Amino acid sequence: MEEFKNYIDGKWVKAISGKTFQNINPANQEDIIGEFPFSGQEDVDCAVSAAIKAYQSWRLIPAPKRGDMMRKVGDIFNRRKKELARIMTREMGKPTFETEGDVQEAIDTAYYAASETRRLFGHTVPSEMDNKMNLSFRTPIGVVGVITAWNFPIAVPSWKILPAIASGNTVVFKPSKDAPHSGVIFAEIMEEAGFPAGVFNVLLGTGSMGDMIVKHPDVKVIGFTGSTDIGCKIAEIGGRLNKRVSLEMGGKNAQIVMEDANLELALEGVLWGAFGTTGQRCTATSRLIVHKDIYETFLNMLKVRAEKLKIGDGLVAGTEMGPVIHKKSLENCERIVKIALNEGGRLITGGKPCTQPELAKGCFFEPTIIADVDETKTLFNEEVFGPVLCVTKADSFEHAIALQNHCEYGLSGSIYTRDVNRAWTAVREIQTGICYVNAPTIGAEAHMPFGGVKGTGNGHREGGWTAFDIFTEWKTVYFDYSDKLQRAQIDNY
Ligand code: UN1
Repeated sequence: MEEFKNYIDGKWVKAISGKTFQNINPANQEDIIGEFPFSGQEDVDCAVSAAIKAYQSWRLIPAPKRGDMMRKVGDIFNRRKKELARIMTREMGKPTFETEGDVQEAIDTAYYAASETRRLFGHTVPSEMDNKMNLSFRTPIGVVGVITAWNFPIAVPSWKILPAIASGNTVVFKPSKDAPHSGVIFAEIMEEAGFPAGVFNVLLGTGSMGDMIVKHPDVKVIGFTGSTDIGCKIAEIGGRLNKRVSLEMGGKNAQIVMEDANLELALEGVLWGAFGTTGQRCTATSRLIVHKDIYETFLNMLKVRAEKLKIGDGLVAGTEMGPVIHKKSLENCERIVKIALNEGGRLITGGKPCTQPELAKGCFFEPTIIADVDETKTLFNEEVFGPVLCVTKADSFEHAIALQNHCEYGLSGSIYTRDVNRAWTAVREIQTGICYVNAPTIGAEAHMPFGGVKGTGNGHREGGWTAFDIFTEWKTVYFDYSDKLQRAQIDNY
């Protein structure tokens, strides 16, 4: 069986304890992908030491030179795109057209980060005194810990790793235990791009090792994508240790379909939003809010199309929906469906693990639609991270918006309508970090701010120019060339 290693200080090494863990293919649980190092405290210490050492010189490299290396990262991802997509699909299940998109998002992020290194603008402003100039510019912070989920195993890490390094920081990256091979790939690419030893380090292991990274006193910034539960714990620890913590957590995103919408378009949108990535995106459409005048019509349309989705191994061409990530997730889908039906939900389609013999070895769950779920019900409120969509009837536009906002999370929201006034009102009223009009809740682009409000985030935005706010500190400079003491607020008034 293939044995994988950590990447620390420019070298491929085993966990110091020698312990390993296995990862399996969710589409075929007999397919073991490999043995991965089960890293512990001593490995974390080594990686952080390497990152601190590398930081001393990396921070002094001119930003545009760091950008040149980012461009190489984009080139290498581009060259390896198809091959990497297959590796990613094998370990986390989504079809290869989606994993190719995942790699593309990293390519976009790399080129974007490269170009940003030539415009890390500061401000130069007049002083309130003579012969004095005030300016401000961004500086790197130090060692950044990156902890991510498995569902976007290359794109989401790239949103953090690439701007962090382009800004002059160094990184210790812990990929999910369910997507360790993608973490190895990331390291291979950074190695080929030629980053100096220690600038980028990958540690494989489980959540307890992530905790060690968070608690390490020399890790100054944490970029995290994962559950709200873990994210809030990280925020607590980070708060005590005065770290900067950027959190990207849960979602329970809703698509509204108004009676005047283009229903065919809204149908394509919800199918992609709810069942793309098997519903396992933090941006996934897990709630559908439909105006009463078209409620039954739209449900019928949805049922027909959902039942036609081609479910299978993501490595097989033509597959539209892959497995869920593991058995526990499959069981969670079963649990939530049971609760929803007990609470009065109407099963439109799906509701159980797939029974086709060719899917027996994998963790496949039917695309599931449960209607008549009001805002008091569990399914309306709980994030599932699987292909289970709940549908709620709205009596009016105002009611639809109220339902959309009846949510502890606030990542992504969508409305389908042809009424421009309603559309803009919805944009204003929907309480999410990302808002779509006539498009599903998924599909963020790499050059725009990404993140959520309420229970989803803690005020930071990855993606685009805002990612650089996470990974830099401002330095304000007062440059006095008057040759005398000028007392601000005193001598000039
Ligand atoms: C995630 O689910 O963690 O907007 C990220 C989207 C993708 C990113 C999803 N571009 O759906």
